[in-house]
Amino acid sequence: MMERVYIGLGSNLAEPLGQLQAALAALAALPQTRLAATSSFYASDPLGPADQPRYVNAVAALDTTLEPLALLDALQGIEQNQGRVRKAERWGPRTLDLDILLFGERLLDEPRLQVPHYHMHARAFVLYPLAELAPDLQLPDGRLLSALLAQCPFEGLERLQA
Ligand code: PH2
Ligand code: MG
Ligand code: MG
Repeated sequence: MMERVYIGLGSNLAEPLGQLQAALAALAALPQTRLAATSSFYASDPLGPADQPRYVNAVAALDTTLEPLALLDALQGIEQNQGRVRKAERWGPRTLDLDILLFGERLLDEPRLQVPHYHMHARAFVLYPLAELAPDLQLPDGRLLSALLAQCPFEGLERLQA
């Protein structure tokens, strides 16, 4: 079955814009998967430790017949190819972060994968790019993206020229 998946992209090391562009090319090349749409890129203030560079964030829409854990494996492979080093520090800097935000209508609570992504509901750098792709989106728990946006100021965000 083909399902619509939204991926959050983030980078704040080693030329973040180039990291996101390379990641989008890698997403487009995934098996059983079509890259359906890409949001604008946004510069964003770091959430978490403040002594790290600003991030570049975006959201991509995929249509895929991969199962969630197969997609997660593929995304972690892309992160690793692009120099991701997993560190103990929570929310620390990274060359590339690819998060599964939504996977069709699924609610997943597995050790490796929680969907919807646990903090997406309150993160401007996720909600605003997502709204470019799917302004009328309803989350599997019934919440409307438009309602989440109304609670989430466009703060610390800067939409970059395409
Ligand atoms: N990702 C984090 C931690 N903090 N801050 C911004 N602005 N953007 C991110 O993508 C981000 C973050 C961990 O995944
Ligand atoms: Mg993340
Ligand atoms: Mg992640």
